[in-house]
Amino acid sequence: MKKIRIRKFFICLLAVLCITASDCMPVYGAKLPALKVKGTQLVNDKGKTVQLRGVSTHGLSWYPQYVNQKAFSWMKKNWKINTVRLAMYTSEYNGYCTGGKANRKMLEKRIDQGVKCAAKAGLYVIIDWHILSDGNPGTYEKEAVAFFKKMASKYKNYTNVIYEICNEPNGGTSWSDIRTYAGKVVKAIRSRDKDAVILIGTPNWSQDVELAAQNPVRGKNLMYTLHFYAGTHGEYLRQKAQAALDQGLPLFVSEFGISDASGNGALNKSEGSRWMKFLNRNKISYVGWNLSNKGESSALIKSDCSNTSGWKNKELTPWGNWLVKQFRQK
Ligand code: IDC
Repeated sequence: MKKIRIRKFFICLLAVLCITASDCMPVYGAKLPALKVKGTQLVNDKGKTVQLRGVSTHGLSWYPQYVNQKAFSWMKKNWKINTVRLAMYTSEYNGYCTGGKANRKMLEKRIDQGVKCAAKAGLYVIIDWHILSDGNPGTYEKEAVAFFKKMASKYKNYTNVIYEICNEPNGGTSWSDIRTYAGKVVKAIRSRDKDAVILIGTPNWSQDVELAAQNPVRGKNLMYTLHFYAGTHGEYLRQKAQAALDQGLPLFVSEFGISDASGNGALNKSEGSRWMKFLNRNKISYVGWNLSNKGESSALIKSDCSNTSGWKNKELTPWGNWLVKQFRQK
């Protein structure tokens, strides 16, 4: 009788310990410290400035084949990246809000796969709500709030997850519109995850950062996105960025290229180098567009290469080689 009671006691104790441990210990991403925002910089658990560098997938519905463990681990080891961005279009081509229920489920599965592959590879991962033709993030605000609540519940114990809540507001969407939207989505994320870093898009395809600097969203661990394509955007945009930094706005380049803004056309490497200097000098994190073999100059992989990991340099486009060189130089 006594023996059974003692056994019961230990089983209960074990169960309690297991539940407590699983609740507070991050299951994945444990190798990576959770990041915080301090001033204009991203910092690690020791308060040291961290500059994230990585690549963005193309749309998760368009080019899902690159979300795999081998690719992520390869890029970490060989390209020396520390971040991957999972671009999930909300509207275009089987977007989350336009492609139906089954498609939505599949996209969530791909994100899950991406988050787990990234954690295993030792990479930070950005879950990107990739608005584009939908222009104003308010178009699918209800969906965004529900989506981010779900993601934050799922990944609250992952130290490597970053949320990007609206890729590129455009079509005349004002900062005030974006700010109202951001307030709701940030609140939804914070109801599940108090600390994760959140990236907020800015007006005019994430370029008018000075408008956000005048009236930032309230809260901690928030950053604002600056996007550029060096074939189109040069010094004037760097000046806007500098002005925002001077006002104390933390910037994050969650997407860029050195082609023109269409994602195609000639590469402008000299302007690209000027941008790199600016980013490195200010320790701004950067993520290059896009990990696919689409026949466009902003794709990293040559269109005749169907490998989905382990790429040799000769299988990369001129942009791919240029970008990988930037990563390796660090
Ligand atoms: C482009 C893709 C292209 C795709 C198009 C969809 O490269 O293959 O057909 O989107 O509309 C952005 C966007 C990003 C664009 C990219 C290049 O965030 O989705 O990708 N770009 O145009 N902002 C500036 C440039």
